[in-house]
Amino acid sequence: MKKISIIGMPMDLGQLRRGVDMGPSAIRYAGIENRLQQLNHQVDDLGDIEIGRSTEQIDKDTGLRNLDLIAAKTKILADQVDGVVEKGAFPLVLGGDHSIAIGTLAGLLQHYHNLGVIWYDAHGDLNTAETSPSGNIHGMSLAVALGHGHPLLLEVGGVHRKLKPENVVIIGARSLDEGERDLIKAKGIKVFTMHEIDRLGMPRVMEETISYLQDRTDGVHLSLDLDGLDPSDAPGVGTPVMGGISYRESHLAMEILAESQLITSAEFVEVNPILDERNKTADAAVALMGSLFGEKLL
Ligand code: HAR
Ligand code: MN
Ligand code: MN
Ligand code: MN
Repeated sequence: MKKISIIGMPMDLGQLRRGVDMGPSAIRYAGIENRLQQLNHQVDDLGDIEIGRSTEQIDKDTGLRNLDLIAAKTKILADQVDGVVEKGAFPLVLGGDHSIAIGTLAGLLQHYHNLGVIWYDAHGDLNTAETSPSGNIHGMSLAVALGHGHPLLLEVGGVHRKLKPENVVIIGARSLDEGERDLIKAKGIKVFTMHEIDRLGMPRVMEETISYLQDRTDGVHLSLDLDGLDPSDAPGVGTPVMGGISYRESHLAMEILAESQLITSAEFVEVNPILDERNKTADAAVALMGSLFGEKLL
């Protein structure tokens, strides 16, 4: 039995497709609370962090979109995640676009000295203002956690401890910008691209991920971007990329993670119900969460 605290983060400011702010509602509608209760977990839904409305603001020095608001709102998320960890519960954050990870990770980094991160995503989210082709902050959140990015984002949560590059594993990458590739090489970040997933198969990818992280970390966060999955299985995302991880492979990945008992926090991001087909992507997210929290058929 785990104590799980759900935090909704309905923020869509990190990119241009509206609708991802409805992700937490779609995931709740797909039955997350009941699903976790069926597994005998104690679930506490803390509701949504209030984001409010605003017109887009572009930072004139850097081209970053909605910088001030994203910094302010992710700080609130960081504090909430901090509070959940403090009381010994498992933070389960529902996005929102992937810029929310700036807050989640800032909160976690207050507690874990050697936080591990599994970044399950088609993208690296390793851009900075200098390398970003878009100015969209959802493509920068992992870089920020590693200590690269705008000072306003680096200061979120007031944390000075940053994620260590050797504690990160990216799974599912198939769209990386040039600056992101450079950062991966410079920092030696472990990446299982689609090529490795095809070659090795998901069981071996997960086994290698687990053995790589388990000795060097004191907690492991799963940051799962639904666009890591193939768009045929998860069509409701803002930046779909062909040739992704299947629903079945993802299920298996979550089951192997559940067996490992390695994961201490998680977030599921980029579910956009407006772009979805009958809540298919939110349903997939909830099914994956079920597996992550121990669901088995027999
Ligand atoms: N790499 C591109 C950019 O920085 C696209 C990023 C898309 N990101 C996400 N998150 N959906 O993974 O703009
Ligand atoms: Mn604390
Ligand atoms: Mn992402
Ligand atoms: Mn992505």
